[in-house]
Amino acid sequence: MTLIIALDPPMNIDDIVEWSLNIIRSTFEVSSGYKIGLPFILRAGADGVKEIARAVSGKLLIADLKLADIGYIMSLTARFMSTLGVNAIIAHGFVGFKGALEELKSTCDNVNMKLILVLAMSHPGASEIMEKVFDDMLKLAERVSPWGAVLPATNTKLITRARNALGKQIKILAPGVGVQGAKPGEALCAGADFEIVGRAITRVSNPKEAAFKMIEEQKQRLRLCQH
Ligand code: NUP
Repeated sequence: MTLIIALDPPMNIDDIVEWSLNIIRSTFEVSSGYKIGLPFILRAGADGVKEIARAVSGKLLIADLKLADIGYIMSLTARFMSTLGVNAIIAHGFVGFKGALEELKSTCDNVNMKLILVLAMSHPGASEIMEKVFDDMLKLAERVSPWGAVLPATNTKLITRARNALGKQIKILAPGVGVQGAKPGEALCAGADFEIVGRAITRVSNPKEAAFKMIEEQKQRLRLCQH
């Protein structure tokens, strides 16, 4: 499957665990996994993360912490998240290998956690700095050899460049579909393995219907681009 759902609860929801569980239940059939970030983790805490991990069991549960620190601290964080049942973690690529991602990669391997590196981002400001060092980010990814890489659905040329440079070994996860402007399936056509979708599924009245529609649209676009 090709859809990862970002669980970013809005501020007006009081019980964000129940809000997330409802979305998980109604989209489970069509999702490859779920992603939680600071808005969920800070509010729900360790117990909330554990509940989500139980519900998601067997699928990807990604902690989108965008780690950007020395290796020791990133490793402590990854180890802790792993005790909660999280099986993948996102770190920024720009912190580099020595003393940072080298150590985090080895920790992730030890605790059986998938490491995902941000190589470029989906918002317009990504062109101000991050995209200027994109070739270096690709070299870094080759060196770290993470399970996956985050690349923007909103800039599919970067996805294709990454796919060509990195081969098939590294999974490409592409956010930016829906509210940020990319159409479902565009990133897949450019070479991504998964599209990450948040608000276009979680902030509508019927998340189940939106997720199923998203999968159909992905398939339609893939049929067109694979010809
Ligand atoms: O470059 C990135 N862009 C991005 O939106 C890297 C990310 N990890 N994300 C995440 O994807 C963001 O934190 C959010 O959880 C999700 C996109 O949400 P939405 O725009 O589909 O609501």
